[in-house]
Amino acid sequence: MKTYIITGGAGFIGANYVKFLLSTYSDVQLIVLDSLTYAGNLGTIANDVDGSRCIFVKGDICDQALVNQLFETYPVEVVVNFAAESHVDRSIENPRLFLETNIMGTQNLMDVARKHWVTGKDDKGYPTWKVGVRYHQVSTDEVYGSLGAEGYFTETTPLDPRSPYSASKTSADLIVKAYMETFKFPATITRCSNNYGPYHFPEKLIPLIIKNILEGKKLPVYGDGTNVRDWLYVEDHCKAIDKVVRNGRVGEVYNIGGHNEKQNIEIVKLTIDTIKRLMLEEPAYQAVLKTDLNKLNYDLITYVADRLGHDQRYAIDPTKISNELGWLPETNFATGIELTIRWYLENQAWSNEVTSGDYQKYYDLMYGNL
Ligand code: NAD
Ligand code: TDX
Repeated sequence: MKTYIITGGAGFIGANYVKFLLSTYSDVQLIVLDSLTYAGNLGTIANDVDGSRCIFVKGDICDQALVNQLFETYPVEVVVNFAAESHVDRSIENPRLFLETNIMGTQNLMDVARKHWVTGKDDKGYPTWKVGVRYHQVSTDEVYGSLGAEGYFTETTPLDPRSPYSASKTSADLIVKAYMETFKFPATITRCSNNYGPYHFPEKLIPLIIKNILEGKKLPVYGDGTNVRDWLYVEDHCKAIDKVVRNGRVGEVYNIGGHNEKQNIEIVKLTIDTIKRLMLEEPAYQAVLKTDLNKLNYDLITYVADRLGHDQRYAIDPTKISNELGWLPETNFATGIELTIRWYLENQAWSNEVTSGDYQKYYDLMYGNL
C-alpha cells in the first residue's frame, strides 16, 4: 500500500486525479488535504472518500502543524501538490493570496516532508532519503510566459511569468528546484497546458461558456478572441502525472500538452455548435436549457475588455515525457469537448452547488456590465 497526500484534491484536476488513482490502483491510500476555498467542493469527491482508502482532511497547505500531524499519523510516501489559487483573473484582483498559497504552501509541504523523509547524511553532507518517497509539484505552462505565432515551450525555455498567478507558480517551481539542488530533495515538476473536462469551476473559459450558453447569457470573449491556448483533456493530464510520479526521474521537469492549439473564439463557437447539435440529436437535454433553443447562436458572443497582460499564445512541446515515459494524450479535442459538454448537461446539480456561494458576486465584478 502506498500512501499519498493529495493537496487540492477537491478542486478540478485534483479531484479527477483522486478518481483516476482510486479506479486504477488497489494498493493506494489517499489523504486529500484541501481547505475548500470557493474552488474546492467536497461533493465532488464525496463518493470517493470512504475514511480508509481515501480520507479527507479540511485544512490549509500553509498550516505546518496540520501537515506535520498528517505525516505523523500516516506513512506518507508521496505528496502531489495540486493546491493553489488557480485563476489568472482573480490574481489580478488579489495577488497576495496567490503568493501565500502557491509559494509559501509549497515551501511548507516540502519542509514537513523533509523532516519526515530524511534518513541521514551522505559523505558530502547531503541528506539521504527514505526509499520510495516522492514530492510532485503540479505546475503550469504559464511559467514560460507568452509565445508569438511560432514555436513551442520546452523544458529549457526560460521562465518568464507575466501575471501574478504565473509569477507565484514560477516562484514555487524555483523553490522546488532550489530544494532539489540544495538538499537533493526527491521531487519532480510537471508543467501542463490548459485542462478541460468534468468538475471544472465555471470561472474558467470552457465551463463558463457552457454555463452561460445554457442560461442564454452573453459569452464574454476577452480582446479580439485570437489568443491561443493548448487544450488537454483532464484525464490525460492525470495519467501523465501518474507516469511522472511513478517513473519520472527525480530532479526533472516534464512538460505535458497535447498539441491541441485553439483560438479562444474557435472554442466558443465550437461549444455553441456542439451544445446545439446535442440538443437536437437528444431532445431530452433541452430540459436543462433556460432559454430558447433558437437563441443558441453566435449572437451570444460579446467581445469585452481584454485581460490585463493577456498572454497571447501557449503551446507545449511534450517530446520529453513522450520519449522517456511513453505518455501520449488519448482524447482528441472533438471527443473531449463532447464528453465535457455532456457531463455539464447531465450534472447541473454540481454546477448549481459550486456556484451557490460568492459566485454571483465574482461574476458581477468581472462581467456585471454585460
Ligand atoms: P482549482 O482552483 O480547481 O482547485 C484548487 C484546489 O486547491 C481547490 O480545491 C481549493 O480548495 C484548494 N486550495 C486552494 N488553496 C488551498 C490551500 N491554501 N490549502 C489547501 N487547499 C487549497 O485548480 P485546478 O484547475 O484543479 O488546478 C490544480 C493545479 O494545477 C494548480 O496548482 C494549477 O496551478 C495547476 N494547473 C492547472 C491547469 C488548468 O488548466 N486548470 C493547467 C496547468 C496547471
Ligand atoms: O470569460 C472568459 N473569456 C475569455 O476570453 C474567460 C474566463 C477567459 N477568456 C480567455 C482568457 C484566456 O486567453 O480564455 C483563455 C482561457 O482562460 P482561462 O480559462 O481563465 O485559463 P488561462 O488563463 O489560460 O489559465 C488556465 O490554464 C493554465 C488555468 O486557469 C491555469 O490555472 C493554468 O495554469
